[in-house]
Amino acid sequence: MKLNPITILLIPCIALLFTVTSCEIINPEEDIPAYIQIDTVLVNSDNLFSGSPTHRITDVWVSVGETFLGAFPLPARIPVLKDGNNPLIVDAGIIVDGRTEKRLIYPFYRRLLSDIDLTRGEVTTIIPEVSYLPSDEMEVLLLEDFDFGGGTILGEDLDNNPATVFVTTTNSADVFEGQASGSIELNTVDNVGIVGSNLPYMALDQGILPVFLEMHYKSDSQIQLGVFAYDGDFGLLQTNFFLAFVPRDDWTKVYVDLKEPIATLRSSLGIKYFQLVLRVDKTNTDSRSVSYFDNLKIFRLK
Ligand SMILES: [Ca+2]
Ligand SMILES: [Ca+2]
Repeated sequence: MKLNPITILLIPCIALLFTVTSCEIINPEEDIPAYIQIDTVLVNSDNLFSGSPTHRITDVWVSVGETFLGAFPLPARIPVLKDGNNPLIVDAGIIVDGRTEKRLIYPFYRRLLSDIDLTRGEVTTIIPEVSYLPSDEMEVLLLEDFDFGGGTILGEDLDNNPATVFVTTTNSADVFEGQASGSIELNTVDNVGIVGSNLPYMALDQGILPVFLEMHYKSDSQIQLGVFAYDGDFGLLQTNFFLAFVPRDDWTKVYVDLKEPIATLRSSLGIKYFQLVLRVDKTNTDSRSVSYFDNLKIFRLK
């Protein structure tokens, strides 16, 4: 094998990494770790306030005692050099914007504060439960599960084509949860659908507080997310399409950071409100394309 310069550089680094890791974690040899096994996390949600508890928690960020152990992808077996009863902190981690390299503690799940009994050489399995923050800590700007009938929160047709609108579907094969989901159907002629959240839109916060969108979707075409800026009379000032999702055959949950896209809109003079906008372009090769949505939520920290 011919080693290129990068490979040659990497080998000592990797060797060093293993040495350091083994020194810190399993030396001296009598220092046998206890293990915490976490396969999944549960979410508690007051359905009327924060909607469905269905989540896509991908990581746990764990501290035992005073020691932050790290962020671990699930399922995780976490070595801990401790014995007996210890304080335990578990934060729920997510993938941001569907990009696996962007991982974060989700600010709208309250961390689990508990304690744990550990025995060296043994595995202790736990299923942490986290809750959505209560109403005095977060604001719900949008919540749509399509289950109560009477139209949809994404009711504004922004593309001037009445053939492409957001509708509620109750066909059980296309419903993610509850009685209904939302959908946009396109064909080769009507091949673009742009819909926005309803008036009176969402008020901008004074500072720049964390704000996230949660959404389940499945689609055979590309979906783009946008935020539009409006003045105090709901006059359109600026548009910002900031993220695209690839088609998905299976229902997929995404957590989308809206703080930066909204901050970008602040350059528009007189912005008072913002609107969530979904755009679907028919990118499949069939004669029709349908995109489905459920459990749309926008939360902002108080
Ligand atoms: Ca639903
Ligand atoms: Ca339309």
